Amino acid sequence: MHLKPDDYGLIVALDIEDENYLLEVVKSTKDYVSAYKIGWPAVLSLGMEIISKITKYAPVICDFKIADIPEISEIIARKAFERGATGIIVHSFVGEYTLKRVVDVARSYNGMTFALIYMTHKGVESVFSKVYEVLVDIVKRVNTDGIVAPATRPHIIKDLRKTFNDKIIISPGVGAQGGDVVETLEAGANYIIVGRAIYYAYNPEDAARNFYEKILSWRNSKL
Ligand code: OMP
Repeated sequence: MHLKPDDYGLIVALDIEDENYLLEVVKSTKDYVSAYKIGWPAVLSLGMEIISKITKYAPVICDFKIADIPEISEIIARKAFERGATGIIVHSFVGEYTLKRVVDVARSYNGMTFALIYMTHKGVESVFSKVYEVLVDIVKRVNTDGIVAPATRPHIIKDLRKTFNDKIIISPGVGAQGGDVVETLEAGANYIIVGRAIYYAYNPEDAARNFYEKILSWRNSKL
């Protein structure tokens, strides 16, 4: 199952170092998620096999934030798809040749590529605001399936949605970083990414259901 540009949903970020707990979170939340996102914390703790284990429950996006030369980026992307990943996240500041190479690898596995254009955390405005237009131009020249845009900066999502009306926007920063579900969807995101607000919740299943229902009710209000 692939994410779609005309759909909405929840992606749970699994930045968890303990395998039992990670799989417990997956099993209890799987009915509410469109995909899981896995990155360095889980892979460095548990190995690449964790990707295949999660794909039994839902598609996996590998958040390796690739930022290397094309030849090395190709290997990193291939390793993710060999394990059954559905998507990969790559930084856009490394330029169109790296992005194109990653897109080619993804396509050969029927997988998806998400280009990161602007980040969520405090202090990055001084970097990303200076190069924003340049990064947008890079991504315009490459056929990525989607982009990663910050729920903590809905005005950026809004702007990216105007420019990229056919791309899937996935947005981290909802919950622990202060981003709001409805504001993020209104701005133009398709999928919200939530980590700590789910896996640190007293009851991750209830927390995931709650996010899922908010997305559903927003979507129904637009029908
Ligand atoms: P929580 O803040 O716990 O919900 O997790 C957010 C997830 O999104 C983490 O896995 C981050 O690595 C990721 N993320 C950001 O928080 N900010 C960004 O700008 C980009 C990402 C990302 O690429 O997913």
